[in-house]
Amino acid sequence: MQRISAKSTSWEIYSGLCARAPLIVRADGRGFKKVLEKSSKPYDIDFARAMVSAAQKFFLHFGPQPALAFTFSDEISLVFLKCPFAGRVEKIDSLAAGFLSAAISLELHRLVSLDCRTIPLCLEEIGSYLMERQDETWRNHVFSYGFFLLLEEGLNETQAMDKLRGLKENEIHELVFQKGINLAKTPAWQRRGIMVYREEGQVTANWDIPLLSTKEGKTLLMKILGQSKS
Ligand SMILES: Nc1nc2c(ncn2[C@@H]2O[C@H](COP(=O)(O)OP(=O)(O)OP(=O)(O)O)[C@@H](O)[C@H]2O)c(=O)[nH]1
Ligand SMILES: [Mg+2]
Repeated sequence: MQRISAKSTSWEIYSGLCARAPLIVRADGRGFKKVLEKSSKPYDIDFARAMVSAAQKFFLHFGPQPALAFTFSDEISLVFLKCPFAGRVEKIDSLAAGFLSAAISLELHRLVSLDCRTIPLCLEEIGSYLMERQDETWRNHVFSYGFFLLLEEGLNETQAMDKLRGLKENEIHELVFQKGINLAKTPAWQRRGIMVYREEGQVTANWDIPLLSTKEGKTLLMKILGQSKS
C-alpha cells in the first residue's frame, strides 16, 4: 500500500492547535466509579498508591518533564513550565492520556483509560489552579464520607445524594462525627491531595502536603516551581 501523501494531513484540522507554557494537563479516569466498585470506600490506599506510582513514572519515563503533579481521587494535574511537543494540544493530550492509561492499567492489573485536557495559564495562576483542585479534594472528601455512611445506613444512592444535597458542609461533618469519624483527623492525603515532584534528584511523593493557601503551602509551591524553572 502507498504511504498517505502529505496532502491528506489537510484533513487534520485540529493539528495546528497550540498552547503556550505554562500549562496544566489534567487527566481523569473514565468510568472509575465502576472500575473501583470493589475497592475500599470512600478511600482505597492501594488505588491512591497506584495513582502516585503512575505520576512518578510519568516523571521518569514520559520525556517532557512536568514541574509537579497533584493527585486526588481519579485525577492527576501535571504542571508544565515548558511546552511539551511545541505546545501541540493534540499531541499533549493524546500522549499524556495514553501514557497514564497504560501506567495505571499496569498498576491495577486491568485495562482502564483516562482522558486529558490542556489548560493554559500564566505562572501566577498556577497557585490558584492548584488551590481550586485542593478545595475540590476537600469537598470530595466530606461528600464521599457522608455518601458512603448513608449507604451503609441503608439509603440507596439517589436517596443518599438527595439527603447530602440538602446539607451544609458542617452538617455533613456532624453527621459523620456522630458515627465516630472526625473529618479533621482523617489522613492528610485524603483531605489535601498528594503531590509528586523532584527533590534532590529523586521523584518524591509527598502524602502530607500543607494547605496550598497558607504561607507554608505557598512557600512549598514556590520552591518546587522555582527550582524547576532554573
Ligand atoms: N472505592 C473507591 N472509589 C474511588 C476512589 N477514588 C475515586 N473513586 C471513584 O472514582 C470516582 C471519580 O469521580 P468521577 O471522575 O466523577 O467519576 P467516573 O466514574 O470516573 O466518571 P467520568 O470521569 O465522567 O468517566 C468517584 O466517584 C468514586 O466513585 C477510592 O479511593 N475508592
Ligand atoms: Mg473519572
